[in-house]
Amino acid sequence: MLTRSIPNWEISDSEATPEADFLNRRELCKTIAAGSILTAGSLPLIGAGAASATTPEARSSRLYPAKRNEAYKLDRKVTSEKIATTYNNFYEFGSHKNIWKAAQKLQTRPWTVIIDGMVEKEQKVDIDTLLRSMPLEERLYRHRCVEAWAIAVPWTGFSMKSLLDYARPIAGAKYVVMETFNDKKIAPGQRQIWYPWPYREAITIEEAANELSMIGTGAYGKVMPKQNGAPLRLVVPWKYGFKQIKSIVRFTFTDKRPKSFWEQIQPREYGFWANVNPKVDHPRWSQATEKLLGTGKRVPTQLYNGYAEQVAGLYIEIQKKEKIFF
Ligand SMILES: Nc1nc2c(c(=O)[nH]1)N[C@H]1C(S)=C(S)[C@@H](COP(=O)(O)O)O[C@H]1N2
Ligand SMILES: [Mo]
Repeated sequence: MLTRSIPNWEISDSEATPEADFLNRRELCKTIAAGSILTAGSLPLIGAGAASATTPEARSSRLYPAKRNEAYKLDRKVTSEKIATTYNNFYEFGSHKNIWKAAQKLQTRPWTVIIDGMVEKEQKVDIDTLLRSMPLEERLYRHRCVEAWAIAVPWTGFSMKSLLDYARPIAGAKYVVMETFNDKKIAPGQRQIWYPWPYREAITIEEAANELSMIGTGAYGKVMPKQNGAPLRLVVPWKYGFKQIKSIVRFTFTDKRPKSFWEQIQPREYGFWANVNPKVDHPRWSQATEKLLGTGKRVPTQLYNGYAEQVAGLYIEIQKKEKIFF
């Protein structure tokens, strides 16, 4: 069970929030203040009888644990559930890591997913209908944040490929754009107008069709915790964490590359591709090594976060054509 004590693995704020460093100090302080007011409230603890057995949300919990796909092996230990569920980036709930309590305000039912743009037929689908039609499995994946911390998580979900089959994009569609919910009443971060809400991310259709691309619906053999992006989040483990958009409400297929959330804020620091690469430093820090949360260790960063075998082929042609590739 999670507790309210400050975990000893927590890293210093200055180290933990480089993605927010572009903001001036005053705005940042306001952000943190708003976050602490919320966390001081009496929001329910995770797992503390969250939903009664009759709700759709509780019924969906019967889908877990799903069978593990043993094809995906790790070179490190799985990060403890406590760390992965209490050290999070979810700017909708604050620009610091301790948002897990504030995120319990998120209501994941009813939850409607819109599939639109360049598809055979635009549709709106209820989350539980979608979950029922998708083959769920568990995979152990590394996760690497652009801030140079890393974890390893047992995600449950379905392949992005099965979502493509469901959505049926038409010829000419090149990108899948994903959007997070937008609700200032629930997410205090969204009252901060200097951010381009809602959070938006995109990958190419080829990337989405890659065997590694998943839509996460659970973690650690259970329903996805809200702070980790319930009920649907993107999992593309060879890319930096900021691509892995949480709490998705919309998939739009298009032939135009959109500007994603962080790219709009700071294009020189957060490019479209965002593939993990030890040789391409962030303008403000090195990406050569990463901190493995919970271990006190720093280890070398691996190209494509260790998934070169599966994804390097996607980028051979693109790298020749694009001057800026990061
Ligand atoms: N909607 C939304 N999705 C998001 C973010 C966010 O702030 N908002 N942060 C991203 C970043 S920077 C990271 S590292 C991962 C963190 O996922 P985790 O908290 O499950 O480890 O979520 C990504 N998805
Ligand atoms: Mo991140």
